[in-house]
Amino acid sequence: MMAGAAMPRFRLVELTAGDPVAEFVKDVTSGLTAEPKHLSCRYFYDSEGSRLFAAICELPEYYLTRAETEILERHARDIASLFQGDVTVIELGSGNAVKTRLLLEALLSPHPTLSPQGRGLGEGGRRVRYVPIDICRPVMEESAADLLQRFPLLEIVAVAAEYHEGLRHLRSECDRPRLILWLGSSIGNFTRAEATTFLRRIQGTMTPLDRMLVGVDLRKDRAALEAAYDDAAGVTAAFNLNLLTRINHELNGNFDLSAFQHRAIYNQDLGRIEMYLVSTRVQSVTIGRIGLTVRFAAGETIHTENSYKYTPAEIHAVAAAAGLQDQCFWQDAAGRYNLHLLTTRTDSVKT
Ligand code: AVJ
Repeated sequence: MMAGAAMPRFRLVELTAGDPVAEFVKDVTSGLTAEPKHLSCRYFYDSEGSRLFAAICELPEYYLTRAETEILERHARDIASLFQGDVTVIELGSGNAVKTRLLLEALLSPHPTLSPQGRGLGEGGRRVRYVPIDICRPVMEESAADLLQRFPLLEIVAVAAEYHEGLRHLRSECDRPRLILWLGSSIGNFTRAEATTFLRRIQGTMTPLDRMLVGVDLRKDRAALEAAYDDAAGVTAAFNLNLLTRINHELNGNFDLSAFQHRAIYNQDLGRIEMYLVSTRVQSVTIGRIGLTVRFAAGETIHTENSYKYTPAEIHAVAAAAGLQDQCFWQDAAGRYNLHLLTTRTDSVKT
């Protein structure tokens, strides 16, 4: 029988959690009536926000994506060679999965240590299943179509879900060793305590054969960090302001976008970039769908995002608290960004 002939190469699993509009209403209401005001960065990613984020990744100031790609280009084969046979690659927050392509390519390319019986499967003598987990279904479907075309033997199970529901699916993907990807400095949106809790939940699903690859942006000088989040072309400003556009469109708001400014500051004590929208004058904003009027003082802020930066020691500490240990880590040539390969600690394996 031909490998893969009996199974469809693409499946989509949708795990929706409640009513997304109701969630948005609830979060906007609580965030804009709070003191100080805040909005959640998870609402950045409507189709316009996803487009702007992709543009951010190309900016000269936003080094994170390039640094991570550089590391993956250099080390994808080393990572692939850690796995002997069939493997499932699970990606949390896959986005457009460009970087993942490098890893899939390495996993599917000829592998010197595999026996000749392997031929007839992937070129590399193994089957690879890719399981992207992302809230943005259209982007995921588009990148899946591209990957299926590039890699004729790849199987894809796309999971349209938030991280938390996605984690439940993680437990059911357990027939082979797994490589779990959490790339792009996504960990940065979590506080260090939240990151620990989240990693601990993943660790709870891991066997000693599984590996987790986490991309982490490093603490560095203020100027480089603030420029990465406040670029000269104003793309990050547009990305931040798009939150207000979304409220205007989806919740019938009347935010005057010309009366808010983007601000990104590095809070060195907490080791995080903080993004704000700053009201340039006294103003009132009405959000029709909620029946809410929000007053702003001149200079008043809405806190929209935190992006945590780490030292290698801080990464180690968070991983250790989650029951994970560094098998190894790689850094880009300029020393701005780390990719950590984590394993479940043998002393914390659950039986
Ligand atoms: C997608 C969370 C990794 O924090 O660097 C980029 C989001 N915000 N520019 C980051 C973001 C402003 C990004 N993450």
